[in-house]
Amino acid sequence: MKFYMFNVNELNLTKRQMQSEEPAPLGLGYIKSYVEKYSDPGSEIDIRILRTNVWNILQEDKPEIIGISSVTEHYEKAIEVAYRIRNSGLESIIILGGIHISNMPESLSPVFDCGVVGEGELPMKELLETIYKDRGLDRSKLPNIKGICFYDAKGEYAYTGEYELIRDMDTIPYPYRRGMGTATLLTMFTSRGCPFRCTYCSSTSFWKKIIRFHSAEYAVEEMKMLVKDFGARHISIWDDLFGVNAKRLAELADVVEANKKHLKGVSFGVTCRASCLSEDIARSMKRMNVTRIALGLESGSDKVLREIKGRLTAETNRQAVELLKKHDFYVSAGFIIGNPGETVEDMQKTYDFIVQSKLHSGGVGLAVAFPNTEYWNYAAERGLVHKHMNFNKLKLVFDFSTLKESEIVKFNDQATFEEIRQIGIKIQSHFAVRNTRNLFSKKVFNVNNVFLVLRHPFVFSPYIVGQLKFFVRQMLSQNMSTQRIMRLFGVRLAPEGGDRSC
Ligand code: B12
Ligand code: SF4
Repeated sequence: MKFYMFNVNELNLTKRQMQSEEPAPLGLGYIKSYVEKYSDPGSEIDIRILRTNVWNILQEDKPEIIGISSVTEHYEKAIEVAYRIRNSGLESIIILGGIHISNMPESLSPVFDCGVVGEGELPMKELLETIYKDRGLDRSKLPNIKGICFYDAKGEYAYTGEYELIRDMDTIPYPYRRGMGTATLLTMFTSRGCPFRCTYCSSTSFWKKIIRFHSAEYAVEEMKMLVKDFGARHISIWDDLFGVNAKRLAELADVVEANKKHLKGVSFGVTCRASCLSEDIARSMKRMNVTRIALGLESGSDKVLREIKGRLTAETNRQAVELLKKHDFYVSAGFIIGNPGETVEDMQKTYDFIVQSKLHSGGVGLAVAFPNTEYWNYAAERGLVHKHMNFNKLKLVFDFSTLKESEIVKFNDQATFEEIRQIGIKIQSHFAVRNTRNLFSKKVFNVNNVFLVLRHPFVFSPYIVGQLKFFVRQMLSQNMSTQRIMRLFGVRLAPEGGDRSC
């Protein structure tokens, strides 16, 4: 029996994209490792994760089961691909998984045989065992499997309710990564979930608003494996919230230090929340050689921060950046504009905050009403989103300069689309300069990094070229004078009185 899975966004990646731009889909890697290890027929099922030439492989190999993973903004595409599979004559069972269907099972299209809701390992194991035993999909058995949604024989929608979360996180085998592109930049998780409830976040609702940790030993063994088997030099730890528990972080740092000889020269990138940072946490991260920290600062307006992040203020954000800079981390941050109730003045405060901040780099996005978030409820109450909507419109926006109102769902009623877009462009232009300038800062432009880039040009060049291209485009679109551009990079062409700021 064959069970092939793919992320709908990855139908035909080039070798270069796999090596440099698109990190391995660890969610699918976890499913494969878990099912192979724990399910009875695991060793007899040929489980593969496809990232390239997907369509042709499916047509040639005709797997009995096809698993598709999709986030919300690609859900329309997932439906389209599933119909294409059906219409091509393949008789495969098609299973949908991932964050979209988990946060909105009732949006399941009848083209799928079923959707796996939430953490996928346990329900997928059970589903696979049932399919294997019955040599096919017996729909009458589906109501007995928790954590799935489907249409029954009468065409009625059914959801069997939440599957329990895996209690002992260390029982989860390391995700399968082989053949999925091995670059020097590798990724891993040391926990799942986050205890906070930011109103825009679809990750915390997916993981049930709790955080579960792997033990320090488990995490460090995985780090060592990434170094030994994949040649990792920098590891991005993609936990929703890394620096949250000072005691646990100190333990992790102790085990990393104890394994120094295996992790020599390896650095880490992590995500933190401003309100959780402390001297202790910063010191532990330093000890384990975290070099890059990303913060979700979101806004410079206390009013907006109170609404979307609870008790956080712009001052907490400022202090967090200061603390991390003091400890010599490379600090980046994400911001959101177009939040519910946010006025132009609030967005201006975000811009001012960014300009005055000491961040190395950052980015800004438009507020999105992802399913199962408070933003979704807010937009739904206004009739702007619903389960049969065009989910393409719930996309993350990275480029405000070309954005059209018809492409998104705007649920802020305090500012016009054009006002939001203009502030977006202003913040992006600012970051284009700052991010590009920092490419040449001592922190980034040092001998080690130059060697790293030369050894792996395909890994880094898309990022560098991307930043430079964005920078040039922003400069041209703003008609900036050479003098101003030089000033932004710290070069003074003539004595002047004004601030040298970007
Ligand atoms: C790492 C990451 C990325 C990475 C890598 C993605 C990759 N190759 O896997 C990068 C930076 C490339 C990325 C890109 C994007 N991301 Co992203 N990403 C994440 C992040 C931080 C972790 C994802 C992850 O690996 N989780 C850990 C694993 C264990 O969970 P999982 O992937 O959900 O898989 C489990 C279940 O969902 C299920 N499952 C998943 N797929 C399938 C398939 C089958 C068949 C089955 C049975 C089960 C199953 O089983 C898995 C094991 O339990 C999440 C936030 C989060 N914590 O989830 C955001 C997140 C998923 N990303 C998000 C978005 C929007 C994007 C982009 C669309 C951004 C953009 N516009 O470019 C793209 C889309 C890429 C894509 N996958 O299609 C949003 C999705 C929001 C939503 N509701 O749709 C999230 C939730 C971030 C957020 N809070 O907004 N992302
Ligand atoms: S702290 Fe981060 S992961 Fe946690 S709820 Fe807020 S945005 Fe989501």
